[in-house]
Amino acid sequence: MSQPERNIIKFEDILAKDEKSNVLFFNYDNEAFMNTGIQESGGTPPFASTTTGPGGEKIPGKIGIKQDLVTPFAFFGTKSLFLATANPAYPNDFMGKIAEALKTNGSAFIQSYSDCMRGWRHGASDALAISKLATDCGYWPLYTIRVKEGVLKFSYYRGLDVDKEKFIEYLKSMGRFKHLFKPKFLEREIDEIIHLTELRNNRLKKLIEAFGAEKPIDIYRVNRKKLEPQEHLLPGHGLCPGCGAGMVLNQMATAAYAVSGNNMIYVNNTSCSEVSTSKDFVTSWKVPWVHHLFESGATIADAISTSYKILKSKGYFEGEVPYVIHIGGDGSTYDIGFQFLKAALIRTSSFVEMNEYLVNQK
Ligand SMILES: Cc1ncc(C[n+]2csc(CCOP(=O)(O)OP(=O)(O)O)c2C)c(N)n1
Ligand SMILES: [Mg+2]
Repeated sequence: MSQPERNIIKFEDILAKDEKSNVLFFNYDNEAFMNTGIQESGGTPPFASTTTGPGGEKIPGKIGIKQDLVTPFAFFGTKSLFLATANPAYPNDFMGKIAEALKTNGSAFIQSYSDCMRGWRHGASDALAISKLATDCGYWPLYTIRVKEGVLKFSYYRGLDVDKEKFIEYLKSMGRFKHLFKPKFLEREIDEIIHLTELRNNRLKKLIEAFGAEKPIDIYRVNRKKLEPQEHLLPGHGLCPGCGAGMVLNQMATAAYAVSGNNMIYVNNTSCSEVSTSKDFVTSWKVPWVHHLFESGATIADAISTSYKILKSKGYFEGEVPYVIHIGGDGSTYDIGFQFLKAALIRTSSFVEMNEYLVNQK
Protein backbone atom coordinates (compact mmCIF):
# COMPACT_ATOMS: atom_id res chain seq x y z
CA MET A 1 0.00 0.00 0.00
CA SER A 2 1.32 3.45 -0.81
CA GLN A 3 2.07 5.86 2.02
CA PRO A 4 -0.57 8.54 2.66
CA GLU A 5 0.50 11.93 1.37
CA ARG A 6 1.67 14.67 3.69
CA ASN A 7 0.14 18.11 3.63
CA ILE A 8 2.89 20.57 4.63
CA ILE A 9 1.34 23.74 6.03
CA LYS A 10 3.64 26.70 6.60
CA PHE A 11 2.75 29.13 9.36
CA GLU A 12 3.51 32.12 7.08
CA ASP A 13 1.08 30.74 4.50
CA ILE A 14 -1.66 30.52 7.12
CA LEU A 15 -1.03 34.14 8.13
CA ALA A 16 -1.26 35.21 4.48
CA LYS A 17 -4.71 33.61 4.02
CA ASP A 18 -7.58 35.94 3.25
CA GLU A 19 -10.12 34.03 5.36
CA LYS A 20 -11.19 34.90 8.89
CA SER A 21 -13.13 33.06 11.56
CA ASN A 22 -16.12 34.40 13.42
CA VAL A 23 -15.29 32.74 16.73
CA LEU A 24 -12.75 30.14 17.79
CA PHE A 25 -14.35 28.06 20.54
CA PHE A 26 -11.51 26.53 22.52
CA ASN A 27 -11.83 23.79 25.12
CA TYR A 28 -8.83 23.02 27.33
CA ASP A 29 -9.61 19.61 28.70
CA ASN A 30 -8.12 18.80 32.11
CA GLU A 31 -10.69 16.04 32.45
CA ALA A 32 -12.56 17.22 35.57
CA PHE A 33 -14.07 20.29 37.23
CA MET A 34 -10.70 21.28 38.66
CA ASN A 35 -10.87 24.76 40.20
CA THR A 36 -13.84 23.71 42.33
CA GLY A 37 -12.16 20.60 43.71
CA ILE A 38 -11.61 17.83 41.11
CA GLN A 39 -15.20 16.74 40.47
CA GLU A 40 -15.97 14.26 37.67
CA SER A 41 -17.09 15.64 34.28
CA GLY A 42 -18.13 14.21 30.89
CA GLY A 43 -14.46 14.63 29.96
CA THR A 44 -13.16 12.46 32.80
CA PRO A 45 -11.84 9.18 31.38
CA PRO A 46 -13.23 5.83 32.58
CA PHE A 47 -11.91 4.68 35.98
CA ALA A 48 -10.09 7.92 36.77
CA SER A 49 -10.42 8.86 40.41
CA THR A 50 -12.04 12.19 41.25
CA THR A 51 -13.47 13.57 44.49
CA THR A 52 -17.03 12.74 43.36
CA GLY A 53 -16.07 9.31 41.96
CA PRO A 54 -13.09 8.23 44.02
CA GLY A 55 -11.34 5.00 43.09
CA GLY A 56 -11.75 2.50 45.93
CA GLU A 57 -12.29 -1.17 46.63
CA LYS A 58 -15.95 -1.28 45.55
CA ILE A 59 -16.02 1.26 42.72
CA PRO A 60 -12.93 1.76 40.55
CA GLY A 61 -13.31 5.51 39.83
CA LYS A 62 -15.47 6.90 37.02
CA ILE A 63 -18.10 4.54 35.68
CA GLY A 64 -18.84 5.80 32.19
CA ILE A 65 -17.15 6.82 28.99
CA LYS A 66 -15.25 9.90 27.90
CA GLN A 67 -17.50 11.40 25.27
CA ASP A 68 -16.13 12.24 21.84
CA LEU A 69 -16.64 15.97 21.47
CA VAL A 70 -14.95 16.87 18.22
CA THR A 71 -16.20 14.46 15.53
CA PRO A 72 -19.96 14.88 16.13
CA PHE A 73 -19.68 18.61 15.35
CA ALA A 74 -18.62 17.67 11.80
CA PHE A 75 -21.99 16.04 11.17
CA PHE A 76 -24.33 18.86 12.18
CA GLY A 77 -24.52 20.14 8.60
CA THR A 78 -22.57 23.36 9.11
CA LYS A 79 -21.34 25.39 6.16
CA SER A 80 -17.76 26.31 7.13
CA LEU A 81 -15.98 24.92 10.13
CA PHE A 82 -12.50 24.05 11.38
CA LEU A 83 -12.35 21.29 14.01
CA ALA A 84 -9.26 19.84 15.66
CA THR A 85 -7.73 18.19 18.68
CA ALA A 86 -4.45 19.61 20.01
CA ASN A 87 -1.80 18.96 22.60
CA PRO A 88 0.75 21.55 23.81
CA ALA A 89 3.42 18.80 23.89
CA TYR A 90 3.30 19.18 20.09
CA PRO A 91 3.61 22.97 19.84
CA ASN A 92 3.95 23.31 16.05
CA ASP A 93 0.80 21.31 15.53
CA PHE A 94 -0.90 23.23 18.35
CA MET A 95 0.02 26.71 17.15
CA GLY A 96 -0.57 25.86 13.51
CA LYS A 97 -4.10 24.76 14.38
CA ILE A 98 -4.87 27.89 16.41
CA ALA A 99 -3.69 30.09 13.54
CA GLU A 100 -5.52 28.10 10.88
CA ALA A 101 -8.70 28.06 12.98
CA LEU A 102 -8.61 31.87 13.19
CA LYS A 103 -7.85 32.11 9.47
CA THR A 104 -10.75 29.92 8.32
CA ASN A 105 -14.15 31.31 7.36
CA GLY A 106 -16.99 30.13 9.56
CA SER A 107 -16.09 29.20 13.11
CA ALA A 108 -13.79 26.74 14.78
CA PHE A 109 -13.66 24.36 17.70
CA ILE A 110 -10.40 23.04 19.13
CA GLN A 111 -10.18 20.63 22.03
CA SER A 112 -6.79 20.61 23.70
CA TYR A 113 -5.29 18.18 26.14
CA SER A 114 -4.46 20.10 29.32
CA ASP A 115 -2.46 18.40 32.04
CA CYS A 116 -3.48 19.02 35.68
CA MET A 117 -0.77 18.02 38.16
CA ARG A 118 -3.02 18.74 41.15
CA GLY A 119 -6.09 16.85 39.98
CA TRP A 120 -4.28 14.02 38.20
CA ARG A 121 -1.90 13.63 41.12
CA HIS A 122 1.62 13.74 39.78
CA GLY A 123 4.74 15.86 40.25
CA ALA A 124 4.83 19.47 39.07
CA SER A 125 7.63 18.83 36.58
CA ASP A 126 5.94 15.90 34.82
CA ALA A 127 3.31 17.75 32.77
CA LEU A 128 5.20 17.86 29.49
CA ALA A 129 6.33 14.20 29.56
CA ILE A 130 2.81 13.01 30.46
CA SER A 131 1.21 15.21 27.79
CA LYS A 132 3.54 13.82 25.15
CA LEU A 133 2.89 10.26 26.27
CA ALA A 134 -0.88 10.89 26.02
CA THR A 135 -0.61 11.33 22.26
CA ASP A 136 2.19 8.79 21.74
CA CYS A 137 0.25 5.98 23.47
CA GLY A 138 -2.86 6.65 21.35
CA TYR A 139 -4.96 8.17 24.13
CA TRP A 140 -5.05 11.69 22.63
CA PRO A 141 -4.87 11.45 18.83
CA LEU A 142 -4.23 14.67 16.93
CA TYR A 143 -6.57 15.15 14.00
CA THR A 144 -8.41 17.84 12.06
CA ILE A 145 -11.74 18.10 10.25
CA ARG A 146 -12.20 20.90 7.74
CA VAL A 147 -15.74 21.62 6.60
CA LYS A 148 -15.99 23.77 3.49
CA GLU A 149 -19.32 24.48 1.79
CA GLY A 150 -20.80 21.68 3.90
CA VAL A 151 -18.28 19.06 2.72
CA LEU A 152 -16.06 17.58 5.42
CA LYS A 153 -12.49 16.31 5.14
CA PHE A 154 -10.60 14.45 7.85
CA SER A 155 -6.83 14.58 8.32
CA TYR A 156 -4.44 13.70 11.13
CA TYR A 157 -0.99 14.21 12.52
CA ARG A 158 -0.29 11.37 14.98
CA GLY A 159 -1.59 9.23 17.84
CA LEU A 160 -4.09 7.00 15.98
CA ASP A 161 -2.47 3.70 17.01
CA VAL A 162 -2.71 2.43 20.57
CA ASP A 163 0.62 1.29 21.99
CA LYS A 164 -0.36 -0.90 24.96
CA GLU A 165 2.97 -0.70 26.75
CA LYS A 166 3.01 3.09 26.55
CA PHE A 167 -0.66 3.18 27.54
CA ILE A 168 0.08 1.30 30.80
CA GLU A 169 3.04 3.62 31.41
CA TYR A 170 0.66 6.56 30.86
CA LEU A 171 -1.87 5.22 33.39
CA LYS A 172 0.88 4.44 35.91
CA SER A 173 2.31 7.95 35.71
CA MET A 174 -0.67 9.47 37.53
CA GLY A 175 -2.16 9.03 41.01
CA ARG A 176 -5.69 9.25 39.58
CA PHE A 177 -5.22 5.71 38.18
CA LYS A 178 -3.22 4.31 41.10
CA HIS A 179 -6.12 2.22 42.38
CA LEU A 180 -6.02 0.21 39.12
CA PHE A 181 -2.56 -1.11 40.03
CA LYS A 182 -2.59 -1.29 43.85
CA PRO A 183 -3.56 -3.04 46.11
CA LYS A 184 -4.84 -5.31 43.31
CA PHE A 185 -4.03 -5.29 39.62
CA LEU A 186 -7.44 -4.50 38.04
CA GLU A 187 -6.78 -6.10 34.66
CA ARG A 188 -10.39 -5.96 33.48
CA GLU A 189 -10.63 -2.18 34.04
CA ILE A 190 -7.24 -1.48 32.47
CA ASP A 191 -8.20 -3.61 29.45
CA GLU A 192 -11.51 -1.76 29.25
CA ILE A 193 -9.90 1.71 28.99
CA ILE A 194 -7.53 0.44 26.32
CA HIS A 195 -10.39 -1.27 24.49
CA LEU A 196 -12.56 1.87 24.52
CA THR A 197 -9.63 3.93 23.25
CA GLU A 198 -9.03 1.45 20.43
CA LEU A 199 -12.71 1.51 19.49
CA ARG A 200 -12.61 5.33 19.35
CA ASN A 201 -9.40 5.33 17.29
CA ASN A 202 -10.70 2.66 14.90
CA ARG A 203 -13.81 4.74 14.36
CA LEU A 204 -11.58 7.71 13.65
CA LYS A 205 -9.48 5.71 11.17
CA LYS A 206 -12.66 4.63 9.36
CA LEU A 207 -13.83 8.25 9.20
CA ILE A 208 -10.44 9.27 7.80
CA GLU A 209 -10.78 6.50 5.20
CA ALA A 210 -14.31 7.54 4.27
CA PHE A 211 -13.89 11.32 4.43
CA GLY A 212 -10.10 11.65 4.12
CA ALA A 213 -8.43 14.65 2.56
CA GLU A 214 -6.34 13.98 -0.54
CA LYS A 215 -3.23 14.54 1.57
CA PRO A 216 -4.41 13.22 4.93
CA ILE A 217 -1.30 13.85 7.06
CA ASP A 218 -1.01 17.45 8.24
CA ILE A 219 2.43 18.75 9.17
CA TYR A 220 2.58 22.35 10.36
CA ARG A 221 5.91 24.09 9.85
CA VAL A 222 6.38 26.87 12.39
CA ASN A 223 9.63 28.75 12.84
CA ARG A 224 9.08 29.43 16.51
CA LYS A 225 12.22 31.55 16.83
CA LYS A 226 10.69 34.00 14.39
CA LEU A 227 7.45 34.36 16.33
CA GLU A 228 7.03 37.53 18.38
CA PRO A 229 6.42 37.05 22.11
CA GLN A 230 2.66 37.20 22.63
CA GLU A 231 1.13 40.40 24.00
CA HIS A 232 -2.26 39.06 25.06
CA LEU A 233 -1.46 37.70 28.49
CA LEU A 234 0.91 39.07 31.15
CA PRO A 235 3.33 36.65 32.83
CA GLY A 236 1.61 36.82 36.23
CA HIS A 237 -1.10 34.24 36.94
CA GLY A 238 -2.25 31.97 39.74
CA LEU A 239 -2.12 28.55 38.09
CA CYS A 240 -0.52 25.67 40.03
CA PRO A 241 3.21 25.16 39.44
CA GLY A 242 3.76 23.16 36.24
CA CYS A 243 0.09 23.42 35.20
CA GLY A 244 -0.61 22.25 31.63
CA ALA A 245 -3.07 25.11 31.12
CA GLY A 246 -0.08 27.48 31.35
CA MET A 247 1.46 25.85 28.26
CA VAL A 248 -1.92 25.85 26.56
CA LEU A 249 -2.62 29.55 27.21
CA ASN A 250 0.88 30.62 26.26
CA GLN A 251 0.90 28.73 22.96
CA MET A 252 -2.65 29.79 22.17
CA ALA A 253 -1.86 33.46 22.80
CA THR A 254 1.41 33.25 20.81
CA ALA A 255 -0.30 31.86 17.71
CA ALA A 256 -3.34 34.12 18.14
CA TYR A 257 -1.14 37.21 18.54
CA ALA A 258 0.67 36.37 15.29
CA VAL A 259 -2.70 36.35 13.51
CA SER A 260 -4.59 39.17 15.19
CA GLY A 261 -2.04 41.46 16.84
CA ASN A 262 -4.01 43.18 19.56
CA ASN A 263 -7.32 43.00 17.71
CA MET A 264 -8.57 40.13 19.85
CA ILE A 265 -11.32 39.67 22.42
CA TYR A 266 -11.34 36.67 24.77
CA VAL A 267 -14.44 35.27 26.45
CA ASN A 268 -13.61 32.96 29.33
CA ASN A 269 -16.02 30.64 31.12
CA THR A 270 -15.52 30.16 34.85
CA SER A 271 -12.60 27.73 35.15
CA CYS A 272 -8.97 27.47 36.27
CA SER A 273 -7.88 29.64 33.33
CA GLU A 274 -10.40 32.28 34.39
CA VAL A 275 -9.78 32.37 38.14
CA SER A 276 -6.01 32.18 37.71
CA THR A 277 -5.87 35.18 35.36
CA SER A 278 -8.27 37.44 37.25
CA LYS A 279 -7.13 37.42 40.84
CA ASP A 280 -7.99 40.22 43.25
CA PHE A 281 -9.70 42.33 40.59
CA VAL A 282 -6.49 42.56 38.53
CA THR A 283 -6.52 40.71 35.24
CA SER A 284 -3.51 39.17 33.52
CA TRP A 285 -5.03 39.98 30.14
CA LYS A 286 -3.77 42.93 28.10
CA VAL A 287 -6.50 42.68 25.46
CA PRO A 288 -10.25 42.82 26.20
CA TRP A 289 -11.31 39.78 28.19
CA VAL A 290 -14.79 38.89 29.41
CA HIS A 291 -15.54 36.40 32.16
CA HIS A 292 -18.85 34.66 31.61
CA LEU A 293 -20.84 31.71 32.86
CA PHE A 294 -20.83 28.17 31.49
CA GLU A 295 -24.21 28.63 29.90
CA SER A 296 -23.59 32.00 28.33
CA GLY A 297 -19.89 32.18 27.38
CA ALA A 298 -20.32 30.75 23.88
CA THR A 299 -23.40 32.89 23.23
CA ILE A 300 -21.57 36.02 24.40
CA ALA A 301 -18.62 35.23 22.12
CA ASP A 302 -21.02 34.85 19.17
CA ALA A 303 -22.82 38.06 20.17
CA ILE A 304 -19.60 40.08 20.32
CA SER A 305 -18.43 38.89 16.91
CA THR A 306 -21.84 39.26 15.26
CA SER A 307 -22.50 42.69 16.82
CA TYR A 308 -19.28 44.06 15.35
CA LYS A 309 -20.32 42.74 11.94
CA ILE A 310 -23.77 44.29 12.18
CA LEU A 311 -22.30 47.63 13.30
CA LYS A 312 -19.84 47.48 10.44
CA SER A 313 -22.46 46.62 7.83
CA LYS A 314 -24.57 49.56 9.07
CA GLY A 315 -21.61 51.90 8.91
CA TYR A 316 -21.35 52.47 12.68
CA PHE A 317 -17.97 50.78 12.99
CA GLU A 318 -15.12 51.36 10.60
CA GLY A 319 -12.26 49.39 12.13
CA GLU A 320 -11.34 45.77 11.55
CA VAL A 321 -13.80 43.36 13.17
CA PRO A 322 -11.96 41.77 16.11
CA TYR A 323 -11.06 38.12 16.35
CA VAL A 324 -12.86 36.33 19.19
CA ILE A 325 -11.67 33.31 21.15
CA HIS A 326 -13.96 31.64 23.63
CA ILE A 327 -12.16 29.57 26.29
CA GLY A 328 -13.96 26.91 28.32
CA GLY A 329 -12.90 24.02 30.55
CA ASP A 330 -14.23 20.50 30.08
CA GLY A 331 -16.87 20.93 32.79
CA SER A 332 -18.38 23.88 30.99
CA THR A 333 -17.87 22.42 27.52
CA TYR A 334 -19.01 18.81 27.97
CA ASP A 335 -21.59 19.24 30.62
CA ILE A 336 -23.19 22.50 31.60
CA GLY A 337 -22.49 24.70 28.57
CA PHE A 338 -22.71 22.11 25.81
CA GLN A 339 -26.02 23.01 24.21
CA PHE A 340 -25.10 26.69 24.14
CA LEU A 341 -21.72 25.94 22.61
CA LYS A 342 -23.35 23.69 20.00
CA ALA A 343 -25.91 26.34 19.10
CA ALA A 344 -23.31 29.13 18.92
CA LEU A 345 -20.99 27.00 16.80
CA ILE A 346 -23.74 26.17 14.32
CA ARG A 347 -25.00 29.77 14.20
CA THR A 348 -21.58 31.25 13.57
CA SER A 349 -20.51 28.53 11.13
CA SER A 350 -23.66 28.62 9.05
CA PHE A 351 -26.12 31.42 9.73
CA VAL A 352 -23.46 34.12 9.89
CA GLU A 353 -21.75 32.68 6.81
CA MET A 354 -25.02 32.63 4.86
CA ASN A 355 -26.14 36.12 5.83
CA GLU A 356 -25.30 38.59 3.07
CA TYR A 357 -25.04 41.43 5.60
CA LEU A 358 -22.61 39.63 7.82
CA VAL A 359 -20.42 37.64 5.50
CA ASN A 360 -17.06 39.07 4.50
CA GLN A 361 -17.27 41.82 7.08
CA LYS A 362 -13.61 41.92 7.92
C1 LIG B 1 -24.07 26.52 36.36
C2 LIG B 1 -22.90 26.48 37.26
N1 LIG B 1 -22.70 25.45 38.10
C3 LIG B 1 -21.63 25.41 38.89
C4 LIG B 1 -20.72 26.44 38.89
C5 LIG B 1 -19.53 26.41 39.82
N2 LIG B 1 -18.29 26.19 39.09
C6 LIG B 1 -17.49 27.22 38.78
S1 LIG B 1 -16.11 26.73 37.97
C7 LIG B 1 -16.57 25.11 38.06
C8 LIG B 1 -15.69 24.03 37.51
C9 LIG B 1 -15.34 24.22 36.07
O1 LIG B 1 -14.73 23.08 35.55
P1 LIG B 1 -14.09 23.15 34.13
O2 LIG B 1 -15.00 23.79 33.17
O3 LIG B 1 -13.60 21.78 33.77
O4 LIG B 1 -12.83 24.12 34.35
P2 LIG B 1 -11.53 23.84 35.28
O5 LIG B 1 -11.86 24.37 36.63
O6 LIG B 1 -11.25 22.40 35.28
O7 LIG B 1 -10.45 24.64 34.63
C10 LIG B 1 -17.81 24.98 38.72
C11 LIG B 1 -18.50 23.71 38.98
C12 LIG B 1 -20.96 27.51 38.01
N3 LIG B 1 -20.12 28.53 37.92
N4 LIG B 1 -22.03 27.52 37.21
MG1 LIG C 1 -11.71 21.02 33.79
